[in-house]
Amino acid sequence: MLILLKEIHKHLSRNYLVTLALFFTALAAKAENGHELWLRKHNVNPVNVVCSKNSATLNIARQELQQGWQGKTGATIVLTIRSDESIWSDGYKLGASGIQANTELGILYGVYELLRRQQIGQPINDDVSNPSYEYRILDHWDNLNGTIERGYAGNSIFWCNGKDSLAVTEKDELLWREYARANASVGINGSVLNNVNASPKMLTGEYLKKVKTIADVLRPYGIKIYLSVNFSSPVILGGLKTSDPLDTEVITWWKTKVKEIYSLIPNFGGFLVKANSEGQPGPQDFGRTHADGANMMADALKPYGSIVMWRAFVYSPRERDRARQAYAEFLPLDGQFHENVIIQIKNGPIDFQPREPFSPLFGAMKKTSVMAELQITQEYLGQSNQLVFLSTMWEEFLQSDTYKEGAGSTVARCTDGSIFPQKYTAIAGVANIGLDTNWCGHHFAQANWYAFGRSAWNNRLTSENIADEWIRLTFSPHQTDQPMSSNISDWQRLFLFPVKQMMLQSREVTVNYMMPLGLHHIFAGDHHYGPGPWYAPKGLRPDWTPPYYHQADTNGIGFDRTRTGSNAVSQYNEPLRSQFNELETCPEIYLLWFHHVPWNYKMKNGRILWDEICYHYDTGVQQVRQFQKIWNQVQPYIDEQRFTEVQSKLRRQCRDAQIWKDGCLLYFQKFSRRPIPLDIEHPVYDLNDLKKMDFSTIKTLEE
Ligand code: GCV
Repeated sequence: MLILLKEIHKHLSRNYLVTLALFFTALAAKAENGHELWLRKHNVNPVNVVCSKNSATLNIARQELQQGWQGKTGATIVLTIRSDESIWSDGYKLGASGIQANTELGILYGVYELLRRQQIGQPINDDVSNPSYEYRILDHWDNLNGTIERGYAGNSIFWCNGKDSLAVTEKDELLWREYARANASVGINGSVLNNVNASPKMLTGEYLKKVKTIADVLRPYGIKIYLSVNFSSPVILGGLKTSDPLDTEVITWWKTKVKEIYSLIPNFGGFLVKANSEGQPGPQDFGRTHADGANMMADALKPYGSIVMWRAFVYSPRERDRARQAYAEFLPLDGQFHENVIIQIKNGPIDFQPREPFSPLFGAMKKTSVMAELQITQEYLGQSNQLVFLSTMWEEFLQSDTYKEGAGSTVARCTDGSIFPQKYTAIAGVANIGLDTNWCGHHFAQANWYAFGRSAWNNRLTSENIADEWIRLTFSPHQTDQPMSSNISDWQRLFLFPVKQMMLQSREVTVNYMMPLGLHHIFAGDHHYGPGPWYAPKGLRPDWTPPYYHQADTNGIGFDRTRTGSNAVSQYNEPLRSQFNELETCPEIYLLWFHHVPWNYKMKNGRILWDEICYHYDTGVQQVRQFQKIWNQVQPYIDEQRFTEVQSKLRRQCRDAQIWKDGCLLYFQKFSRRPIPLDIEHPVYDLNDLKKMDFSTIKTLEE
């Protein structure tokens, strides 16, 4: 990969003169702050839109066409709502002269696709496009005081603190409309408005009134509202003696609450629940099961046709291996959940790590609807300081073969209804959106929001496709920035190509400098930013400390999940179970996830494990430095504001990658007792200094 990066760099240098010539043009390029996302304004041609119906959604569709048309001047586009067997749900058919769909929302999605294709220069040939998942949802971990758990782009766009916290201004509504439009443009059709660590206050009358206002703004764009609920709400809000899901008063309390919600929000989508996990209350507090709790809520929602998303993110400090727990707790309940319950499972068995094998629960539950939960916000992948395009990670996950019904039983097919006849199909992503002008903190983090929506609509799209689209939409020169547009092929060669390669490699690069070869959860502190393989404060539960996960000692490193270890391998289907179990056949990307491996173990390339670890960390650092060079060379093709902001983030990423490498190598070296190979750069930081740093604050590092 490093060689490829060097090629890009060389390629760019050869074109230095062209680059220089364009430099002055770029200076004149319009400043952009990123707020318009991938929906930037551009020159448009007049178009004649024919649609026999009017509605809020269709009016948006019409307006989008008129404000974004780049096709033939004066063309006529017909929008037709007529059912067609080849189209399902909110899918659509695109043709040269119009869009056909079963639903108004299908028309709107078709309009966004048509405009996207015009903008990126893709043909339109009588294509039908149907969504892979019926529910494509953003989970906001927004607290009612305006802070966001694991949010790195400012405060909540929905909630705030202070005496006017429930007031809604025109500015709020405008922002929510922009948010809804961005979501609809990539096919997202649901938003959970509050943190899964849910405040019971969410269900009070005053908060529900605000939820109604948000729902009204989002509705024309096809975005349904969902709420995270606290399982103890009947006691805390309703004054009941218990929240036992089998208690009749509790059942009535939820039914009445649901009725109240529907009187305000007729298209309310349902609940998301984190129960008996990380201190949240749940049915087990009353000796009941997850199924008892989920079914009670599902029954309250059923008359309205809505759903409960019940999370499988559970683990207790007493278990020997956290990676085994969701499967161990949920699989025995398969078949017990009511039809409108969907079990929401994180992509990996632990917690959104830079690399995890897929959770074995995918493909295991045959009689229950299951959905994947991805994390768009980069809690464990550099937050909003680092350029990491997550689409490649999600692609790896969705295309992982579970072998449940033989080869080809990918996670994508196990969740989208192709293999199991699940009543509901869904996918969720934890949002990375906040009040920052560019919404996501890092300009490139917008690509992850975009990629989530696009993959939720079509789980077979490749990351390369998605990155290509996103770069063209987000950065292509404005037609007004002459002579940039006359140099479009230069732009493709000198901007699109290198930036796309950088994005596509970025997740692997991050794995290299953070946690190569299957290492996981070796972060410092609770903020999950910098390295902390040493982090183990006295009294903290072991599964919240990195030594629990890396298990480094003088013999070797890695978590033994083989048959003779925790036996987590047994949760996978054959041939994976045996493949993961054997040191020789375990893919090296998961080596230290499944095995405790001696430091002198011979890797496939002939190096010993310790050396291989050193090379991975070093390669990661060098790769980020290449990113910096690549970005500096694309300056002529981008406005100054976005260029400078990304440049400064890359500077920080370079430094933090170095900290990761130095911290991890110096710490693990205490166990390996081996030298760092002489042909790689040796650490520049001191381990004792790194141990004292608080990586979550820029200040400590830059001062
Ligand atoms: C919302 C991880 C995160 C928590 C998060 C939790 C979850 O543990 O660090 O912030 O809580 O996952 O997904 O519930």
